[in-house]
Order: sequence, then C-alpha cells, then structure tokens
Amino acid sequence: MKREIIEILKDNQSKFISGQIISEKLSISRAAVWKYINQIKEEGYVVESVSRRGYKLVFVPDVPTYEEIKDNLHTKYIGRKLLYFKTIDSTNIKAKELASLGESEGTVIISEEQSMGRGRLGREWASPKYKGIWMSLILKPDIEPYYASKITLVAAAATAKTLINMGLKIKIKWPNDLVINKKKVCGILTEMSGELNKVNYIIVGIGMNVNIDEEEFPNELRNTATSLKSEFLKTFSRKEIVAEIFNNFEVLYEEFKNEGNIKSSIDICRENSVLLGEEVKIISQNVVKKAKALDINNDGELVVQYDDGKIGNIVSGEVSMRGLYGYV
Ligand code: BT5
Repeated sequence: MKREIIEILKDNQSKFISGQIISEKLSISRAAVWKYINQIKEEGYVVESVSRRGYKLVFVPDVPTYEEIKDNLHTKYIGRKLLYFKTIDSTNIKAKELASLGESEGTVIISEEQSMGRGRLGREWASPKYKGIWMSLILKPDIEPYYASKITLVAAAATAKTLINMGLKIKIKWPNDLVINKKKVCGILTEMSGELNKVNYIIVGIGMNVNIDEEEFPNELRNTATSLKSEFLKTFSRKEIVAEIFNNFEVLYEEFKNEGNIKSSIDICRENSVLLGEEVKIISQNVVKKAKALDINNDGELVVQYDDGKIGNIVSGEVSMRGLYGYV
C-alpha cells in the first residue's frame, strides 16, 4: 500500500492531493492513508501535509527501494523482487536463508547498513548506514558447482561496466574487487550451496562504497579503501547505480546460462584489469607465491608465470592477490 501511495504522490508531485481522494482510489480509510504517509516519511520522503488540502510530495530520497529503481530497471527477473531493509546482520545471510526456503532466482536483498557485513574467509566488511550499496542476489542456475566461481567475474564485470558507463575511471582487481587509484571501492562475495553435481543456490553479495567520506572508514581501512564520493568529489545516486548493476548483470548472467561461457564478462575483466602485466603476490592458505599476472583465460582463471618460469592457472575462490608493494 505504501508503494501505491508513493506512486500517487509522485503522479501529483508539487501539488496537493487530498487524503480523501487517496483513500477513495485505494479503498482504504483516511486514517490508514495518514498512517502510511508517516511510514513513507520515515523512509526519507518529505511530504507536506496541510489540513483541508491534503498531501504534497516535496522531496524524493536516494533510497534503493524497488519503488525508486523501477523506472531505470530493464530486467526480466534480476531485482524485480527487491527486499529492502533499514538494518540487517548481513544481506548474504538473509539471502541464504530465503534461498534455502525456496525464494526464486533474481530476488535481491538490500540493506541500508549491516551489523555483520562479511568479506571472504569471514573477514569483516564495513557497511555504514545510507552511504553504500550493500546487497545480495539470489541465483539458481542449472550448472555444476565447479563453475559457480565464474559468477564472481560476472558480477565484477557488471559492476565495473556500470561505473565505466558513468564515465568513471575504475579498474578490476581479479577476482572480486573494483579499485580506484589502487584503493578498493567495491568487493564481491560469492557463496554457494550445492551437492556433488548440483547447485542449490548461489548468493552474490556486492558491497560498494558510494557516498562514504574518508573519515567514516575505520582507521585500519583508510589506506586501502575508498568511495566514489572520495575519489570523484561528488555525491552519487545509489538508486541509479543499483538499477544499472541489475541491468548489466542480467545480460552477462544470461550469456553464462544460455551459452555456458562468460566471454563478455572476461573481456570486461581483461580490458580493465589492474593486475595484468604486473608482479603480484598470490596468497592462499598463508602460503605466499610471487608471480607475474599474464592473462585471464576463457574460464575466468588468472594465468600467471612464477619466478621459475612455470605457468599456472589460478581459480578464484579463496586466493588473495596483492601487488608487490601494497594492496594493488
Ligand atoms: C570482499 O571480501 O571484498 C567481499 C565483500 C562483500 C561485501 C558484501 S556487502 C553485501 C553482502 N553482504 C555481506 O555480508 N557481504 C556482501 P574480501 O576480498 O575478503 O575483502 C575483505 C577485506 O576488505 C577486509 O578484510 C578489509 O580489509 C577490507 N574492507 C572491509 N570493508 C571494506 C569496505 N567497506 N571497503 C573497502 N574495503 C573494505
């Protein structure tokens, strides 16, 4: 009902519409209209109310709700059901819970803040309120579990493409980071539930630092993390970015499902890679190896050459990549 009222207010933006008319249109009482208007205000909309004239919408907030993204959304199923939370432990945890209860492919959980945002290997993910995009997509592809890690590259490509199309200079740090000026602006956490040869569901968690000011990052992240606002010195519309990520993701994900390859995603990851041609440290289960990053192959693996000249293919998943002298 809240959604319908926002719609009516938007259709009449900058003029008053009476509570009576809204109540008639929606067949609810005027008291109910008043109650919903209060809830709408809590979401950040500014609604002026004047007795005998009714309600007027004067400000629409940058909230990534379905109501606010739908005009920019061109997908068939990604983000068509968007569950919006003000606060949550972790959108990945919620998405896993819902996916295991039968939630369909394409549903997205998004929250304004996370109290237990997580990175890979249980690392913490800082998710300050209203400042970023913290969301998880539920996917149920008919693939073998081995191929699930490719989804990370699809998500990296979709988010990168979104920002590049906005004219922003960003790079992809294989397999799961987007970076600007060698600092991390976005991280991806792909988690899977599956059996020997069947995927039950895959959850793609995407965390993007959008309007976070430098001093809002925890101290220990200040040298390695950044936000769109800190780098480009302006505030960005989260709702537009969210819709575009879904649009780009669905196209690239459909390629994966229908054609069994992620060629377009890999092209994006290659063209915008921050690692290719660089000396890197590959960290896996506390073992550190030095190598030169040569390419990303058609399976999405990183092709590297070790110091002894041997060539190796690295599957994403649990490896961390570092530059020789820092995070990139
Ligand atoms: C990642 O892990 O980069 C995956 C991050 C995924 C976050 C999303 S938010 C929505 C969804 N729900 C969740 O609970 N998670 C997902 P990893 O490569 O392991 O990097 C984690 C490391 O990044 C941490 O150990 C910190 O050093 C650093 N870090 C933490 N918060 C950060 C932030 N906001 N921006 C940049 N770096 C951060």
